[in-house]
Amino acid sequence: MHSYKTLAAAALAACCGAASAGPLVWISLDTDAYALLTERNARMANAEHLPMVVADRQTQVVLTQVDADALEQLSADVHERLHRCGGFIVHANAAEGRQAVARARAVALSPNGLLANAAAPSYALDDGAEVNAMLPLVQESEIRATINQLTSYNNRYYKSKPGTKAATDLATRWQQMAAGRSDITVETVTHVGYPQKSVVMTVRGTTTPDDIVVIGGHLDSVNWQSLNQKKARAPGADDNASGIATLTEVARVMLQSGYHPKRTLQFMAYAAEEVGLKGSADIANQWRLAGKQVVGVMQLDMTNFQGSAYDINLINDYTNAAQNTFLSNIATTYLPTLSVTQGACGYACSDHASWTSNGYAASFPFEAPMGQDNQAIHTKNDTLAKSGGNADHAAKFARLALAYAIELGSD
Ligand code: IPO
Ligand code: ZN
Repeated sequence: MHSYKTLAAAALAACCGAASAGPLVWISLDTDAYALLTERNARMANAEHLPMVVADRQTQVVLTQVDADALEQLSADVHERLHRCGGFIVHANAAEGRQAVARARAVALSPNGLLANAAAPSYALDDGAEVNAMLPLVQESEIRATINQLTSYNNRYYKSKPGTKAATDLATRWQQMAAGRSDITVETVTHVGYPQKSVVMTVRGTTTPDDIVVIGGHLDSVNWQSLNQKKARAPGADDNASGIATLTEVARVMLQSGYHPKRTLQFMAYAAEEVGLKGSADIANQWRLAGKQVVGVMQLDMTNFQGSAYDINLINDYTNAAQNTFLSNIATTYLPTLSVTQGACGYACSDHASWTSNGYAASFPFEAPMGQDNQAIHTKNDTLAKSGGNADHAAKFARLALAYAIELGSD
């Protein structure tokens, strides 16, 4: 791997290294976001520029140590100045950061978008009967109710009491949904350094249980306008109660139908996305280290704001091209009234990036073209009212995710 220290980072490290006593954390980010960090004179050290590939184009990602206290400002800067989100991944140490970037690069360079030892699954659409039987069972009112429940916490900040309770309450809810099904387990994943847990519901596959299909979204919320995150009002109705409500509805419809996937399905509600994809990075890394065969991942982050004539913006950077084509085909075949476009969202804009950087095929259908998405996110105004008080838009994503889970959940 080719890497070198930048002069700017070396100079900053030399000048400011001893200025503050707080911990330095390793992050990777693209060069645009890195420029914002240097502009803020954030305390940094050991920056390395690592080669990266985005949609057939060579580019660079920077791996650097930065003052942990600078991360909230970085999130806010990326959102306000680059008009996108996330923008960085927090890594446990330099080696893990380098490996994550190298894996993401290997994935981008690989002909099928997967790591060398993985085979692409069949993307044939051959489960029409099941899909068409279950699609009409998706209910907007169910999604709306879950969004309302999730926004009833003052916030779902990853370090706050209500944010911590929101996660365990969701685990309880999913457990209740799965009552009486011995093939379904609900587990919480404990992370190091913060109290909010991730939640994972596993529906064991009947014939190839070692093959795993993941549908996930983050459960945390933030209000970047506040100086006191733990106390701030952060309803996060669209970002991302909508995604959690969408995947909960997919699970509800499957359970109501008595559907048994051939592959294992995992529904995931990630902790701490807003602060560097922490929960999903932890999980995707653990799944890889355990040798789990994740055949496909769908990310649901912001599904309920219709900001344009397009229903779905299929994110086409840091995602898997073949699986994206599969999703387009699913939409055309099963949901022909939807209008689908595609576009980029940048490095680490949501949890799919954690899976991509661990060598797995991830896709991210998003609510609108960039810039026409919900502008109230990360404030106290991210409420259901901003979406007209209904979950009609999210219901489209629930149908898309349901068809995806059935088609990829079989073979
Ligand atoms: C987001 C994602 C994709 C695009 I295009 C624009 C915005 C927002 C999302 N990354 C976020 O804030 N997640 O928490
Ligand atoms: Zn967000």
